[in-house]
Amino acid sequence: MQSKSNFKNCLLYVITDEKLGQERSHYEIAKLAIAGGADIIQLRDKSAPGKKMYEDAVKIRKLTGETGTIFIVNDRVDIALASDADGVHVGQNDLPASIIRKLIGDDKILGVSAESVDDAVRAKQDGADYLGVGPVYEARGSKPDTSAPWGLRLLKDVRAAVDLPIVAIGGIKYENAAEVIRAGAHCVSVISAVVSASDIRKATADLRQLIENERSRRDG
Ligand code: TZP
Ligand code: MG
Repeated sequence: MQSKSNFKNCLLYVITDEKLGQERSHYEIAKLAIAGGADIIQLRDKSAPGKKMYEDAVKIRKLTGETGTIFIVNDRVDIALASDADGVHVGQNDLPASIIRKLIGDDKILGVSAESVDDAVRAKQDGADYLGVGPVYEARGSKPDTSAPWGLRLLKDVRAAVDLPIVAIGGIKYENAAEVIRAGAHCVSVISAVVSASDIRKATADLRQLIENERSRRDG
């Protein structure tokens, strides 16, 4: 299992999506993204029955265990626990983060989505280990119920207010990832920029290299 302390070194966080994945399964997406250097894989599926999601989680857990990649499950704390994932990610409309923390214990990673400084402050109080901050850019193609974009301002404001790793999300791609890092994100999270690419491995590797360069330029 990956420890929380590895989290702050992470650069690229890839979220799987079979609907956007051009016929590729969660497992295939994860495997190609890991081959390209993804630091974190999140299994996200809003419509799969529990049995399928559990089976996907077990396969991805085995793979990420072998490669030393952090594995997070979206929403489903039961599936995260049953597959021994490294953590869970929840949004503002899911089970409260404070309850998730009680269910998963202190050792597992808890990620919480924040669309405002208030969300971010509360997430920290509730025991979050990192914040998913966004949508930075337009992301309703991948998440129809998400908000209109908040822009780079939200990243800057959350960075100034809350001392937790920031994973920027929403419409991030090769062309805009550098400015996201410059605005204060520690890590970049993507669905379509990687999952919908014809060459997932290359899209991951190129994006990760750009983020690494920009992080070194910023942090020295
Ligand atoms: N949460 C906020 S925006 C978003 C999620 C899951 C979708 C991100 O997808 P993409 O394709 O990287 O914009
Ligand atoms: Mg959720």
